[in-house]
Amino acid sequence: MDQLYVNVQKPSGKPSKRKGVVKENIYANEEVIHTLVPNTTGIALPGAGDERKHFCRGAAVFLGLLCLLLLSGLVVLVFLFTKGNSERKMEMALLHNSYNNVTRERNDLQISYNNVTRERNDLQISYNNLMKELDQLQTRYNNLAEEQDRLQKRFENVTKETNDLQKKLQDHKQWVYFSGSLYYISSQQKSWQQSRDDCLQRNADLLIINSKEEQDFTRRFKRLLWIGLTDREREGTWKWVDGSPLTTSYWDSGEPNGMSGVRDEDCAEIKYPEKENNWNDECCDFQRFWICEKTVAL
Ligand code: 2F8
Ligand code: CA
Repeated sequence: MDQLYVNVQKPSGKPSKRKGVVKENIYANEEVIHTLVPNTTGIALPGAGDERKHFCRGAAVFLGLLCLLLLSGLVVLVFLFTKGNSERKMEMALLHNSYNNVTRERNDLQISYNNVTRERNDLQISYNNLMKELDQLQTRYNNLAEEQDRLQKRFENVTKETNDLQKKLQDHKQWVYFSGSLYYISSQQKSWQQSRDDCLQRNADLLIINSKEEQDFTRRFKRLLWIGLTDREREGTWKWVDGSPLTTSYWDSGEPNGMSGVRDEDCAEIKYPEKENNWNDECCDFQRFWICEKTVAL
């Protein structure tokens, strides 16, 4: 602004008072000015000074605004860059952490998978071993079952043999040896025929008395006993069970009487053990003990 006053006396005093003076001075120096600054470009045409000032001022404002805008944009860009960089770093850190976590979990899962696989293999081996053992036990069980059946049959056979031997032993205890023969005294009572059948089953027969010693021997049992003497085939004709005729007899007095007219008495018994002669003829259906005899082969 000062240049406007080159070679022009600077106004003094208050502007309000020098207004007319300034206007006068400007026009007074007009020629001088034109002389000092030739009008060669057209910019300094008369009246273009204000426009130029306005233009410069606008350009300055524009440039200022532009600079301000650029500066703001730069600040925003720096801010955004800084912020983005920070977020990126944060995201990277989070991703890195996530990656580490996932990696760790993957490793843990791998270890778990390996452990489970190993356990599965161990279980498979155990299962196979158990199946083998099961087969062996099944075979063993089958063998034992067969052995059990065999032993059960053997046990039954042995039991039967034992019972038979027990019975034979018991029977044997009931046999008494005397003078070349074995004598069996029954412990129950039966008819004459049933008694004889029992003797026959024991490979013996009802007693045949061949001597006085044998007759006296029978008295020691002190029981009523059927003996092997009968006249069933022919009344009054007494025969021993081996078919031999009665030669020496030991009838009680009055016997055999046949209870004539009352009942048939066709079978002989030892009735009075206390007597030497102790036979009686009796009804064959009566229940009596009996005595069997079998000779001993020497
Ligand atoms: O039970 C028949 C039986 O009866 C009598 O004896 C108790 C007879 N004795 C006499 O008559 C002496 C038996 O001869 C007869 O057999
Ligand atoms: Ca009689």
